[in-house]
Amino acid sequence: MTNPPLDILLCAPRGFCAGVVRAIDAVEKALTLHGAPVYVRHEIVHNKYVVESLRRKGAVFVRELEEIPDGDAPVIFSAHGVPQSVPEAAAARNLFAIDATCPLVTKVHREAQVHHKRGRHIILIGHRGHPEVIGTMGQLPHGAVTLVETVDDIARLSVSDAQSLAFVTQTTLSVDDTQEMVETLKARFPAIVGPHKEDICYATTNRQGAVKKVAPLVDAMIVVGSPNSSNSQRLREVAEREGCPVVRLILRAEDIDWNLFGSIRRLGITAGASAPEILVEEIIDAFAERYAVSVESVSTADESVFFPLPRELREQAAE
Ligand code: 0CN
Ligand code: SF4
Repeated sequence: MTNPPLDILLCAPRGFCAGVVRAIDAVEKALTLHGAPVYVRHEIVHNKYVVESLRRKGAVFVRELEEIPDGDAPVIFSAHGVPQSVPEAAAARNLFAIDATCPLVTKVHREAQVHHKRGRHIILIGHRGHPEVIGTMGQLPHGAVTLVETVDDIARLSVSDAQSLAFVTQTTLSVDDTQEMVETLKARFPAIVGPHKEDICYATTNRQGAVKKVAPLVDAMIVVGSPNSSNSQRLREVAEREGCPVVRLILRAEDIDWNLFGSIRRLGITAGASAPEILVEEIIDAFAERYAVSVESVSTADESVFFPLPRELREQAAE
């Protein structure tokens, strides 16, 4: 029996962004320069495969600095950023800290700090409990930032001075939802200041754009990524909202529920910013065992962003 035909449409861009490449490279460089163990606070990026492969090379992942013994081993802060209390605690203990916060997250931290200095109360659009939100709120004293997650939250906001307000956003949000929230904020508080559009990063924007193009063309869509990855979850949402009948966010090929993909003719695949390309290839190979696949890339944007390693590592590498 011959395998049925299947057209695979690969979203481009997909997968690793410049901030993720930099954060993973930072852990690898620290291992080369210092040897194991290298401590990493939080998953360096939200992907189990990445975390496990770094663990095998000698990285030790911890939730908090308290888990790290005193000594010379470096500690790396994840791409999502940390509250200011974290580098402060590391300095107090003389730990060698390497900050792998994505420069585009750090940019949002700086914006918030500037608004605060100018006397503005800050509205942060983001998801409660996400490490990036905890990190951004933790740049400023308690009470300086109010988190809003929905349009309803904005309707319920009570502010002391509507004339001195600013907004910033998480970098990995839904472009469409955030636009609606920014419009709602501006309608309620016409004097509010903020970025030109929002603070969603180029990688998040471009990956959602590619899914918008592909999702209406396919019978099913796979998003490669972790459930705790905000930008990956947003890709799943975009595909669902485009009306794609079957959309699944999966970590890797072994998670494919083959019952869902029985009679499809066209499949879209994308990957979150923290999902390695090898897992996309693994999934294509799994489909190629059951279907006569043809693979086509659908590109909606070119990316050439590159971030150099964190300063602490560049300085050491130069020595
Ligand atoms: O999946 P990630 O590790 O993080 P979120 O999408 O959950 O923020 O991807 C890297 C993004 C950053 C910062
Ligand atoms: Fe930076 Fe965006 Fe990548 Fe997050 S998703 S690490 S903000 S480039």
